[in-house]
Amino acid sequence: MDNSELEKARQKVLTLRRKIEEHNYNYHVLDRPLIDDHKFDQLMRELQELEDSYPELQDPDSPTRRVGAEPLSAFEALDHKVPMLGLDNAFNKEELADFDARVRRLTGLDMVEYLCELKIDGLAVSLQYEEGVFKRGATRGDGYTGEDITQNLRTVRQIPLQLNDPLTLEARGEVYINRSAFEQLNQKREEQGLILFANPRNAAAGSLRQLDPRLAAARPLRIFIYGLGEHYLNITGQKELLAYLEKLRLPVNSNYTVCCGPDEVWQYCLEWQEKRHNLPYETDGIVVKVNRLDLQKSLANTARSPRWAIAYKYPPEEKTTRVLNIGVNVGRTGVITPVAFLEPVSLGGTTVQRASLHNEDLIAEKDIMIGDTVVIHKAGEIIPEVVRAEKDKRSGKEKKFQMPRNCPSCDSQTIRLSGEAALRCINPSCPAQLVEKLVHFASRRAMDIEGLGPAIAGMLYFKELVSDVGDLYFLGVEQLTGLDRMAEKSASNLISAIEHSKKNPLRRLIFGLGISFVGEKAARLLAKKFGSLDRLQNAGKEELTEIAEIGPKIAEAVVSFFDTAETRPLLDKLRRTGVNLNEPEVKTLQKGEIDLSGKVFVFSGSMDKYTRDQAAALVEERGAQVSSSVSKNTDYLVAGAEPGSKLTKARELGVEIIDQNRFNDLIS
Ligand code: 0OX
Repeated sequence: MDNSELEKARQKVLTLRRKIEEHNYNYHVLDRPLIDDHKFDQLMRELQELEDSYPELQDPDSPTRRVGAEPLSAFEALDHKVPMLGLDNAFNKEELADFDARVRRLTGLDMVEYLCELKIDGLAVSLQYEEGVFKRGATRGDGYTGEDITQNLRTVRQIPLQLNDPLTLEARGEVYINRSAFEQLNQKREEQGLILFANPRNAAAGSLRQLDPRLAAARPLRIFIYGLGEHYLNITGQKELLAYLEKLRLPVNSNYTVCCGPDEVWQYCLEWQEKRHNLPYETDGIVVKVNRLDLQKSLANTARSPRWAIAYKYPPEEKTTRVLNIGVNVGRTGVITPVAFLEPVSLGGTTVQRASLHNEDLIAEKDIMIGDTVVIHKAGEIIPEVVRAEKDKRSGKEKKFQMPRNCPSCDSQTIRLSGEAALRCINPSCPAQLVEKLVHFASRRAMDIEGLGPAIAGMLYFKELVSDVGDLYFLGVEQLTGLDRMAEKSASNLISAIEHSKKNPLRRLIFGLGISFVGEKAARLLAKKFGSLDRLQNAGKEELTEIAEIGPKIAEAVVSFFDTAETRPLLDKLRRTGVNLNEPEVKTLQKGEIDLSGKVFVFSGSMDKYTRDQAAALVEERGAQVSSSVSKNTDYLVAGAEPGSKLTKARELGVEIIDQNRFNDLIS
């Protein structure tokens, strides 16, 4: 090849990379794009084509490499040269004043200047730049060693791959995800029947620790940089530091201020208490830092946190809103649950528009009326609940809510069984119940059919493709393709998930059938005692109650389920399509064998010795359960080769992760 041709291409490539970085900065950091997406794509394509034609010009730091790197096999450890410490917390004005008093005592000063920043509710990361080039990035980990998540951080478009000054430094900041992006992400996950992220911070954390950077790239991660680890800069204050970071084109949050003394700090905290809800991202407090860096240095750190900084944390959120209406939801067992439709309010990172009121007794107890002003909060971070009605705000126009006499889905009469708080629709062909039954049957702990969430279940039912769970096994790809939001790939994924579910042990099927009062535990006991669906079907009440934990109520529900006219054709369908109707026998433990009963295993990645099904059978015959996704109930994640996102989730939830050797030990 002609040398001058290569040289010309090199110059062009360098110009394009600079241009693209510039546009990335304008778009992702300043939120001020100078060109439209199409033009940007053209520049990227031009660069990609040149890099394809001249492989010698390829560079791992090129903007073309932000997406699509190969999946990481596991995260390596990365040591922090300067420890990444956490922050001490203050929960009120007094604790902030105590912090100030200690700083004054230790520095001998009468008045200390503090730099107050918003506390972004994300995930702390460190970014190492060498001579201006982004080389490595890590999570905080234990503060001394983090996980090398360079590949994923490279997909965060606000992170410049190249600084506009060839400096060697370690920038520190918080990766987060905007509220709206979080809501969209969860909406998509709900449609796909996946577990929802509890809040934007979890979504960001889960995304950053994806093993496949292509998945991380698809998540709208953002970052704010607030400090430096190791560096050789001559800077005197935190305020100058932030201005300098901004000059380097690192994304810095512009909401910060210098406060003289604790009263001004407290004013700043109050100023943001409400204002913070208007930001597109979540903040959970104000970080107060001694402004002078020489004082920071002399104050130094305790083992856990710096003495020169503290986080004021806002109290947990409660919001006031109005009950616009109260409606009801029909569950899979026909239970009719009242739901409050609320004037939308943002609470804990999501817009809340409804809250379950559980049952009519609870409505009476809390005296909640349509039109009431109510205080809501989030139970367990995710489920909105009405705390109380503000009765002094009533105008007299509020209306009492009456539970419906007829089911809103099928119009049959509703009844309240004696001793129960719930009102029920007892029509077995009620459409709302049937859709909910499909969703329950497909849920993770039942038959675990990924992709069959409420939206798809509703569509299958109302398009008359499925009228009970047995019909699922007669579906074909061609019937699903073309349905709303069903591309061929999703259709064939759903069909394989359905097919795969045929192999589940009987206990999952029993639980999935949604027999009243039969939860996971009862299902397991029934499967173990009777071993096959045929034997369970023929069991009488006495035989059922021979199981210690099965009382007359469950026994009655089981007998009545098998006596119901709709059950027989349903079981016939399951039999005809080859759904497993037997429980694998639990082996009697031999000496030295480990009892795995009740343990929940998740497998991820390929194993050398077994297929996934063989491994599942091995733990099931020792009494354990297998699940396709990681949750807080998982006991072991077995990580084979290329374990994928389940490993990340397991780490996040603190689930025990075992490798193939440890797995072999467990089952040998
Ligand atoms: C944030 C945030 C977190 C100072 C010493 C340890 C951490 N979440 O927004 N941390 C810090 O700073 C330090 N600043 C912040 N703004």
